[in-house]
Amino acid sequence: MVLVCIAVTVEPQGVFIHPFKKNGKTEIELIKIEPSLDFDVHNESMFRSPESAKFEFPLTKADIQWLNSLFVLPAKNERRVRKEYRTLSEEERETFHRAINALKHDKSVSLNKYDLLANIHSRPSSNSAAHGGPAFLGWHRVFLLMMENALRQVEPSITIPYWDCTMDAHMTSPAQSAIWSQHFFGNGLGVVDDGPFANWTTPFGFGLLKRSVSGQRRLITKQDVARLMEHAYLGNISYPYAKADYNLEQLHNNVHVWVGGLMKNIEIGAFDPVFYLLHSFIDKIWEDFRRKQILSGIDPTRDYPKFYGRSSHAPLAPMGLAKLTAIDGISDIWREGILYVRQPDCRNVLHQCNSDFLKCDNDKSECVSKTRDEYQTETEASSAMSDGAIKRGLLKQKTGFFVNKSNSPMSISVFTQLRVDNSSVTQRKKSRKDRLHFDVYKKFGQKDWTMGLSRMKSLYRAFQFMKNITLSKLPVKKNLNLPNG
Ligand SMILES: [Cu+2]
Repeated sequence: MVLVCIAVTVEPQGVFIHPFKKNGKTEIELIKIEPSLDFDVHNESMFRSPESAKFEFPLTKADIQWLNSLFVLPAKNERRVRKEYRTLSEEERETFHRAINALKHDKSVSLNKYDLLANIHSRPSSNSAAHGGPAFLGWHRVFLLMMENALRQVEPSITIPYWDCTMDAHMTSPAQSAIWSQHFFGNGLGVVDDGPFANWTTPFGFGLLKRSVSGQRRLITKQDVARLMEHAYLGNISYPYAKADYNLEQLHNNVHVWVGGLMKNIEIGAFDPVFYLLHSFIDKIWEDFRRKQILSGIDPTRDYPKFYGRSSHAPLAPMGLAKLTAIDGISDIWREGILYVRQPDCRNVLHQCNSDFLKCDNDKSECVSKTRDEYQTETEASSAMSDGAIKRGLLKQKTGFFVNKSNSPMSISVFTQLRVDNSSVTQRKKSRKDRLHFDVYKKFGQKDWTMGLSRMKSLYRAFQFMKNITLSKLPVKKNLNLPNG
């Protein structure tokens, strides 16, 4: 009885023996995991708390069959392009949200498909191998692929977008970011009652999905990422060795706690879809780190630290995912066919971030998230502006534009969606497009740019480059047929 009490109340810290070479001699140092290297999210006592046993419920035959179906690698020549969440088109975003919800409503397995997979992250048999050591990155890479495969069973075109939270970290108040709106994750404070995951319930009695963004800790900054990239080996950026400001796992812990609610706790973090987009970003940072290793002659597929700390991170310790062991996580097989699009920046002539939800911080040429209010106000203004232009006959239709340097002199083509006034109803037909064509004598540099649709603000900005041409003088040519796209 007494023994049980001691086991539960023991402080989550440990002492590790680290052998190292000095002047050709082997010496030993003791490394203690201090509470300052804190496991807040990843509190070791959780791994053996009696409460966590409920996550280890027996799987049915159907559960095992389905989970096994998720262990597939991208096919040869398959390209899975993972993009920043805010640079997805509206259609891509909706498809992604629809597929997650389809898993959540699919009860052909225990709980439902979304929660059964999230529960793998909750199980004590796997989460001690997943956290608090150098196996962290590999474990989550495999887990991310399982979720992506699950989503692709619903909609084969899906890849998991990443949430580049550095673009929020550099805002004055990140809690106001448009990412916490109906277009993306839904609201960031309290019960999630807005957006694609509104009113989701969580199993094991954790109630409705909830968050408390910005309450504690902080997001990852660009400086954090730059600092981390200065290091050479996986062991330098992992527990138990890495210091807080370049420990990728700990930097990610901070984001978990910053989001708050379910995300704050290790066992239930994956029940909030924010989890997967955060992990997609962490995985991207690791992949960038690995690319850099290759350039400096280090083979990332052989880079598993000799000093790994806890026994659950020993190279041959089971991952708790199929028959994989910790060291399997650093294999290249998990990254083949997977490509991360580089993070948005605005070091281009038009200072564009390739998203209506981002803006260029002109001082730094960096993209930062717009606030919900900024996005709302601008959308209303741009809609009024383009409607006005249409009424004045300047533009028959509205949408975006792109710059094409293949024509000489350079031309800007304005692609427009046909707006058909059908009594009081305005319909949009994407199939028929007209082209407004005019020449631009201003040099735009060497690149082509493709802009999103309905971005009149960008359009007006481009016009500023065209000296001597004003909107009212545009030589509008109507009824030119355009090839699709
Ligand atoms: Cu985790």
